[in-house]
Amino acid sequence: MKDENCIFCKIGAHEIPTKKVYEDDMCIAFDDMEPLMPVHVLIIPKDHYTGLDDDVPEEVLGHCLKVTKKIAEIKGLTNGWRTLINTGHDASQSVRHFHVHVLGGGLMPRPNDQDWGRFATNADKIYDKDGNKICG
Ligand code: DGP
Repeated sequence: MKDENCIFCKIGAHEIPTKKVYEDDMCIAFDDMEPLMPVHVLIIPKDHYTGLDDDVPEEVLGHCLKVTKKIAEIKGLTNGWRTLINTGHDASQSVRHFHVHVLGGGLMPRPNDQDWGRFATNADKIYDKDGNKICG
């Protein structure tokens, strides 16, 4: 289950060099080439799934999440880490091969609803539960 046009499939098959952090039979983890934090690692299954909108087996999902702890240990994230999964267009998923971001190495703010909403192209149409306009 590989997609010959998928860059992450090529990384998983060692056809493209990358800074590998961890690997086992099911997944491979490597440094993100556009890091948002001092530690920014991507965990990908070796098989191709577009994202959480695809039929990713529970075994694969669970395994990738378990591996976040291994990445944290390898990278020395003793104070914690953030796990992020973007799915599809509205989440700005840029590589359509399921992947888990592991971010850490510093304190990350908790994004609140208003900050998130402001980025939306339909921000002026986002209301809170009482019907008040949140953004725009
Ligand atoms: P997302 O927006 O969730 O699809 O994140 C995709 C991430 O993948 C983005 O942070 C940049 C990273 N990335 C894309 N192509 C490559 C690559 O060829 N090598 C590495 N190391 N990272 C990549």
